[in-house]
Amino acid sequence: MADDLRDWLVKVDKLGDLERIEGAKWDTEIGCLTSMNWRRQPSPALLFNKIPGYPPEFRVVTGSTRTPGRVALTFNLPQGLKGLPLMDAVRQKINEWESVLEKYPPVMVDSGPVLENVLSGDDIDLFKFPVPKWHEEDGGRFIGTGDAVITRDPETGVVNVGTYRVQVHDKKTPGIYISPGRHGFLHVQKNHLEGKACPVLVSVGHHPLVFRIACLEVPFGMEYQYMGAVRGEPMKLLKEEVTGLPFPADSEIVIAGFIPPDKKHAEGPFGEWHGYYASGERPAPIIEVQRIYHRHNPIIMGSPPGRPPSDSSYYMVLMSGAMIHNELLKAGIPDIRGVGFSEVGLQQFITISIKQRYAGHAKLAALIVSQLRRASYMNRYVVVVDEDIDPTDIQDVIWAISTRSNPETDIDIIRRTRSSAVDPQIRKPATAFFNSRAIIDACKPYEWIEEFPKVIDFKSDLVSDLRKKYTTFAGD
Ligand SMILES: Cc1cc2nc3c(=O)[nH]c(=O)nc-3n(C[C@H](O)[C@H](O)[C@H](O)COP(=O)(O)O)c2cc1C
Ligand SMILES: [Mn+2]
Repeated sequence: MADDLRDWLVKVDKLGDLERIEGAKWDTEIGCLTSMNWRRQPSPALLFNKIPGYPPEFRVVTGSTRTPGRVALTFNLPQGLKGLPLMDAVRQKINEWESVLEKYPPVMVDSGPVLENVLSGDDIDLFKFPVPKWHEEDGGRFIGTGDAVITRDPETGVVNVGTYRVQVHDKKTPGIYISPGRHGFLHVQKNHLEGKACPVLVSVGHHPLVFRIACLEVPFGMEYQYMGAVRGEPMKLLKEEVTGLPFPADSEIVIAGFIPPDKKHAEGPFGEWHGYYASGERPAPIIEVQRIYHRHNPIIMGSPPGRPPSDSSYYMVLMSGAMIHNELLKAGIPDIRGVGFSEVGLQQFITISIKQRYAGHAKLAALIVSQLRRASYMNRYVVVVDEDIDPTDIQDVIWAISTRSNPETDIDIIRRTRSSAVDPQIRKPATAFFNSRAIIDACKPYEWIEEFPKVIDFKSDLVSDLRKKYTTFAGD
């Protein structure tokens, strides 16, 4: 195939952005090095090989899309931009992709490298692969972190692809954790309500684009089209023999089976994206595996969560911020300058910058954002700032909150909103997962905006003249 994970690794290697690591153990060493790497400068993609106890070329890759350069390579984005200009360029790209989704339905093919090895019956053994235990306190080894879980709606036939974590309980039994409200959750639920097992595929190694679209809240069931639109070429899929579900022909490893309605297994604890082992150990669905398909010398796409900034934080900030901005425009909210998350607050702390046009404009934007699907999952704070504040610059945002909001009048609390079993602030066991959220209006007061004290600033002419005159101040 034109562009698979292996081709991608060659490109990353050519950029000098790939580090091979030999001999790291699956038991926490791969996970610890992965996490140490997130805070290194530069922070290459890591390709682990010669993992003790495994064939030397059974590999694990991590950090695939941790950096601006590798995200740009994967999504064909302009290089070298940052902050709001980058967000605007990404929004433009998203609009282009979303306008051509219908042109990229996936095509079905008959063969692909993933069929090089087909395991069934007694040969099914998930520990055949170097599945990492990622964090010290994890309840086991997780094969699915940067994965793509494929399910089908039993009524409409729509196929969805989502990233949901997959633990290996024993060599034949993986467990899966899907949050309520996810598309995959709805598919499992529909089957189970009819008393049927839910057919499922889990691809655990593939081009990073497959993973990065699976983990994004794209329109329901449009993931394969989305991947096609980004690549400018339809996805090539194989029809899986037992479940009938379609999967990428150049995947590295695919697990096929059924999620039964009546069986669960203790799942977790697992180090999660907010930086805690919050969901503890609970019963969660399992997969009864019928087949495993894999390429020779397969590569696991690892993307463990961790205390942010982590494997996914740069990518999520970029894509979710851009998508939320686009959704606000579609909702008819004018004069949005930008939407920003920080790599540590993620969707829990979102800032929107607007040019206030009418009384209530700021609150309207904030309330909508707090309930959008991609933000509603565990958001806690939505901050609205004026157009002179860069929402992607957390220093700017804190300055605006500190100087333009008055806690008594500018903070609203919304109660009993959507949370999750992974919320560190909910004491377990719990029967339902709610949180609350705060809207912080850190805009200048609309009714006396013109009188608000002037910000200290220097005219841009003066600044540029001085840059020319004193070249050590040239700046960027
Ligand atoms: C690395 C990573 C791991 C994730 N793990 C899970 C998970 O275990 N369970 C879950 O429900 N969502 C998880 N998510 C979030 C979903 O993948 C995301 O909400 C996606 O949009 C789900 O697809 P869907 O919108 O088709 O349901 C994860 C996201 C990332 C980036
Ligand atoms: Mn979906």
